[in-house]
Amino acid sequence: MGLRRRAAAALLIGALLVPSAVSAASNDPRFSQQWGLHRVGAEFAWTSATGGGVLIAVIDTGVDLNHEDLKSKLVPGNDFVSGDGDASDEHGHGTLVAGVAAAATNNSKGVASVAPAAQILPVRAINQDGVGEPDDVRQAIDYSVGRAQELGKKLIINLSLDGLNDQGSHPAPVPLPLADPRVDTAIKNAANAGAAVIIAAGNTGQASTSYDADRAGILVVGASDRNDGRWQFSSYGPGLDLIAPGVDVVSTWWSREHGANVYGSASGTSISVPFVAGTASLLMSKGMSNTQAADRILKTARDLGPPGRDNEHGWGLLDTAAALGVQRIEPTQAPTAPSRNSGSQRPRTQATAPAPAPEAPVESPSPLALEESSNPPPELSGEVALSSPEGREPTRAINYGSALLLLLAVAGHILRRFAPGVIGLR
Ligand SMILES: [Ca+2]
Ligand SMILES: [Ca+2]
Repeated sequence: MGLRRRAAAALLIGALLVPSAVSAASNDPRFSQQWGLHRVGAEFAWTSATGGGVLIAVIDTGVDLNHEDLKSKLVPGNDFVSGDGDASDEHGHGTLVAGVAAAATNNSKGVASVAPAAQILPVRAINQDGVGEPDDVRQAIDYSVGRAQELGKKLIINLSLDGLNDQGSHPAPVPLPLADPRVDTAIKNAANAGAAVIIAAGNTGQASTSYDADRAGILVVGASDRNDGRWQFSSYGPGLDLIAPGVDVVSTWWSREHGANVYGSASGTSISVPFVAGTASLLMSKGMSNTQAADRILKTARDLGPPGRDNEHGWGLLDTAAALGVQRIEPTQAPTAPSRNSGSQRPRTQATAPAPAPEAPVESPSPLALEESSNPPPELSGEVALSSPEGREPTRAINYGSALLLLLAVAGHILRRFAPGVIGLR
């Protein structure tokens, strides 16, 4: 069989690549829409690890604590904005981020996530307007480290944030806005304590990232689009470590207007970070340290653009399956699939429903598909805006079969800006 031949070839390619017996599909109804999850090969990686024993601290706007696809995954967190201990999301951004990393998976609800068995620590450090104070972020990082120690879990810190200057605008070309000394020290202390810290590159579209992770165990992540290119607003430059899917990523969402258990689609480097955070969770659940996991993620990224590391793509596109040493075996894949290092490799797992493996004890994913509207979707809340990545994609609407038409771009240039807080969302 062709399958067997491909498996044999994979063994010759590298000893670290282990063919997976089956692709573990998921019965989550929106699984087929999650192009990013398929692109990084998450369903193959799950045959090796699912992230048990790892805590992902989502330091953000909070998380919808009652969301049907998140609540079983949460451990009690904290709120450093209001100081009331209630980490409920009052913006929506943190709920989007949390869902990509670790939404409940294979539960016949909503979405699947990169790390189905990892737990989420919701930590609110950014206010309802998407702005935060460095000292709140510093406290949130320190708190997360302590919380993971209390719980006896390995820790990933997800920082889908960057800096704003005193006028509230993004500071490009001033580099390293997250390098506020208080935040920077907290990040480094967390890494020294064994946490993997994953940080958004920023959405300025300029050659300056929000942080330069010149230290083991810390990764700076940019956004890739459906063509595996750098999203046009993704910040790049020497500080960039890798890119991960960050355009039209479907996830759990919260908004005051839309009520309970909603889902949305987001674009931005913010939404790329939890793909890497989830992958780090899988690796650390297999016994790797934070530095081993970060190194492994970079070594197994799919090289793009000029050979080797480059400033547009860092070390390349996140490949969760390769990081876990799992060879992708896709029945629908042409036998002459390009090699992993081919820069021109085209997507093999576009947002089509993956064929479930015969022995997988789950139902075939629902045939819900992206429904594109030729008309712009309606205006939603104030911080929601439209993006037109690379000028090629028209405005897009997603019809989930309900009346909701959502398009949410979490891009720095569209955030509302208020008081002179200096940490913003990416
Ligand atoms: Ca789910
Ligand atoms: Ca490259």
